[in-house]
Amino acid sequence: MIRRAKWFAVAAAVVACVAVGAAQAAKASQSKDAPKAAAQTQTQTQTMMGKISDSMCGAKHGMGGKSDADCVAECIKGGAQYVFVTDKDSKIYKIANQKFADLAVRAGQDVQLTGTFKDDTITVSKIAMPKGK
Ligand SMILES: [Cu+2]
Repeated sequence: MIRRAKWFAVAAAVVACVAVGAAQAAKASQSKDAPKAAAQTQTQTQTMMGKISDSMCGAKHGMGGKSDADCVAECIKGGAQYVFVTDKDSKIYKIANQKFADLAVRAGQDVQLTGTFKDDTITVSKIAMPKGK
């Protein structure tokens, strides 16, 4: 009888252990899926320092003897799109709302741009001049 009780206790311990393990595994797979789902729909409003440029030139303007602003204007006329080049790492973002009025006004200039960033595209909500300039 004593021996049987001992066996039962061991069996119960094993069952309990498996149950806890399964619960932990379920929790782990849940928390693994959660950030992935969030990343897929992630849009973030951010403000960044950078330059309004165009998709033809990107970070460097190729038209000699012209100001950056004129170069962007020429490129846009030639069918290019406005882009945003960050100061921090010269990353080039596409701009979703090409008709945003300040894009033409601030072309070629250093600006403080606020918008919704999604992957490599920004929907611009505000273009301000950087402080101290
Ligand atoms: Cu250009």
